[in-house]
Amino acid sequence: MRFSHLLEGGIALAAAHGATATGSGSGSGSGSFTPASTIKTDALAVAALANLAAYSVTNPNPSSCNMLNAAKRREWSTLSSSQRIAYTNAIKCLMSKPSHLSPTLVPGAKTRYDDFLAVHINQTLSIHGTANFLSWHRLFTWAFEQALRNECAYDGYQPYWNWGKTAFDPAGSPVFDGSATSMSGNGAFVPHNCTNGLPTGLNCIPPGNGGGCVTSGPFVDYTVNMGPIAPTLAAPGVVPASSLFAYNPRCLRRDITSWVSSNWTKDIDSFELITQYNDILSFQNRMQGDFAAGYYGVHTAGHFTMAGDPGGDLFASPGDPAFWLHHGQIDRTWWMWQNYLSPKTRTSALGGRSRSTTRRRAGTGRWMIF
Ligand SMILES: [Cu+2]
Repeated sequence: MRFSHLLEGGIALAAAHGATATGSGSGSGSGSFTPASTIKTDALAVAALANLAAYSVTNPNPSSCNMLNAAKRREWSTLSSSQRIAYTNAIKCLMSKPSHLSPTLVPGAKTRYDDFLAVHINQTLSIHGTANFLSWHRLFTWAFEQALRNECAYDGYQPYWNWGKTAFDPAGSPVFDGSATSMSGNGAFVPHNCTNGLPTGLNCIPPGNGGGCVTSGPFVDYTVNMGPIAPTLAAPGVVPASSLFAYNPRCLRRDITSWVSSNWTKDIDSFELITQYNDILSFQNRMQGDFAAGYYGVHTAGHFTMAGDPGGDLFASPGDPAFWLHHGQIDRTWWMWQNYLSPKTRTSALGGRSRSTTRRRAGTGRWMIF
């Protein structure tokens, strides 16, 4: 699949190339961090895999993809130190390669990594709160995984961040502990106000111990080149870019706290999402949050666990490299929902509109093709 296909607005289901691995591995030491149990959703993943295997016998996939050759994605903490570093090195490789996009159309895209950020910015208002939210982000994450493998010689697959394990101490977890085997950690402390994570601006995520530039780990020297478009971090220096694709180099800022994660990304939160929302529309809506009720949902809550700039920006969030681990888990959660009960009826279930009402209000059109 060519990367440019993402820009044609197609809704594509990335086949079962996101098969889920469970179980333990040889993760590196992460201080005193103790992961919370994810037994409820891991059991669902096992049930989903067994159910899909049984279904595949009588309904073989017409493509060459099958249960035996499907890629196996793994949880971050189960990767060895060298596997984690291979993954972050591959991302840094994309950050070192030149953009494929037109510098006239997308002046802020300097690197191959930026190309993905540009695609997300471009389509933001038609891929969130819409029928294609899940499938578009599945394709997007798969395309990124392919770029890592095909352009940067990465021989693994896209890892996922099982939020339930880190819900009570994300900053101390192997994902965000700031070590060389993490995705970099919190930002330096900068006094700042609440993060208003809801579109209404009525909410207040209490400020944490970060708010500034990340201070260690693989992405300490990474330059974010585009955005913010809709910044939520209320820290000095975080101001919207002059245009959607303007070149605006700056550091990666985070404000990691457990306030959001301990309320909305516990294992039980994911379990209830998967088992109590039985049609695709209510499932994807619950996942993305019921803002009027003050409920974030695992998708929004995952983004605001890392928070910061651009992690807390609906448009520019892929500019934080942890985006991909988060969306790996979004994809896994959908995969569990699709398969643990009825792959026959749920694999292609779609619901909702193709455009958000926000998009129509914003009046953005098809203003860029490449
Ligand atoms: Cu998105």
